[in-house]
Amino acid sequence: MTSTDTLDTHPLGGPALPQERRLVTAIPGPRSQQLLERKAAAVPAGVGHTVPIEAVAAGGGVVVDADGNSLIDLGSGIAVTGVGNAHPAVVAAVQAQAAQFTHTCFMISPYESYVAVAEALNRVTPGSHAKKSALFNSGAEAVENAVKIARKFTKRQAVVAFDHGYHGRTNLTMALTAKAMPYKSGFGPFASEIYRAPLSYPYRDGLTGAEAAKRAISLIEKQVGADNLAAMIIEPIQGEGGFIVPADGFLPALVEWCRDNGVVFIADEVQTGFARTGAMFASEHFGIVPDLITTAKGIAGGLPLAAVTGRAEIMDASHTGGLGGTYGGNPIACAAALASIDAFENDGLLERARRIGELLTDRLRALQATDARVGDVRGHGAMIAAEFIDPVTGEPDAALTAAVAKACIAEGVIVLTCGTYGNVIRFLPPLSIPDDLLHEGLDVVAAALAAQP
Ligand code: PLZ
Repeated sequence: MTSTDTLDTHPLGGPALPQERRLVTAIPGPRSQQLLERKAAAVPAGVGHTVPIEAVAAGGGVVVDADGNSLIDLGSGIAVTGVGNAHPAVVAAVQAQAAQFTHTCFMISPYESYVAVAEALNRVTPGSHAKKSALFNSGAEAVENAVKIARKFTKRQAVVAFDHGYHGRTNLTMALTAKAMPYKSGFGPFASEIYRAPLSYPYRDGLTGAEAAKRAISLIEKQVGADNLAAMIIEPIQGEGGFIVPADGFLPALVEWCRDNGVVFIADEVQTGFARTGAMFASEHFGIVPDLITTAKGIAGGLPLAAVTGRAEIMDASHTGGLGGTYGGNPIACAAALASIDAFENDGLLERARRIGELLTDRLRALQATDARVGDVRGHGAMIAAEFIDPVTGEPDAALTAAVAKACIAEGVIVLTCGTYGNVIRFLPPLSIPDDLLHEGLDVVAAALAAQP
């Protein structure tokens, strides 16, 4: 890359990188290999990596590595760079704010951008009721605070989470997360007063939304008791758990039961939020209005920021000084969030996410029609997944899934897996990716699958 290239910006975000898949070495190439050796020596093994490269630039729909390879990005750094990597407006906002001031601590000397982000979140989240927002650094921290707020408001302690749920890696959020490996194993003891209810997983349970809700509610009433329950937390579409879209009616029935029983309903939209699913928030697909909503990832174009937004009376339950943190709502992250939210609202990104969803779904359904190992194709917008199975037994096929994902990465296409059974490939491209790269990426996935015995 020449120095002038780095000054230009691509209209879809990022430096002016050719929007192409380009392999000039094997993956990893020699320079990437060197970094991975340093990583192995300097960084603990617990911090893994999916794509064995040294990333040096990203934008539009590609990630470029130190060896000059250009990989198609179908992961967005786990659903973060929705507006595109290094989106020009985000870069400008970050540079301007960094030159002005980098930190005062909002709890010490407040500044405008934090308040403006809170106002924007109160406006764009579902429901027209009075809302307030508090800002944090990570999705897990937002979830922790949503639980704190719900407990303080209800003066109750129990929290219900769901099968296949993912909420983070801190102590409380590990307890809320369902899957032991790799998230929890050996890291206990976990926080108390956390209970787990069965989800609606239409492909595997065959239940209607009403039946699945009845099953969950009956278990909660018997094993926890509504009077003890502060909050119910659920991802409207499970992310790490396998992009599970619940059956129609499941979420509305849970929300109604929470209303009737004074339980705070928390939608964890850390992965689904900010245009990802073709709606600003996935709750909209199901017609629900959560009491509290947790956000992070897509909110700030790659800068670390997270939020809890919710009913003003619930958000105000905490005593002054009860909520906060040194960096929560950092001014550079807030500047990036304001630029990102503007892009989501004004750059046609909701429409773009829907179009990406149609393209991905069409391509994956065509694959499913010719290969019985593709058991299910599901999702909304730019959050689509394929679940791989043994066609004879219907059992999850994690080995096939891992082999396909590995082959895609070797061919220069970044895909991520997920799912309780490790048998789901998820597609989460940046909304700035051009259609031809999506098609090429899907061609590589189809060839990788065909090559597996
Ligand atoms: N809630 C719904 O998806 C983060 C996890 C990646 P943090 N998901 C990616 C990994 O393996 O660590 C996530 C989420 C939902 C909460 C979180 C946690 O967000 O910003 O990673 O803390």
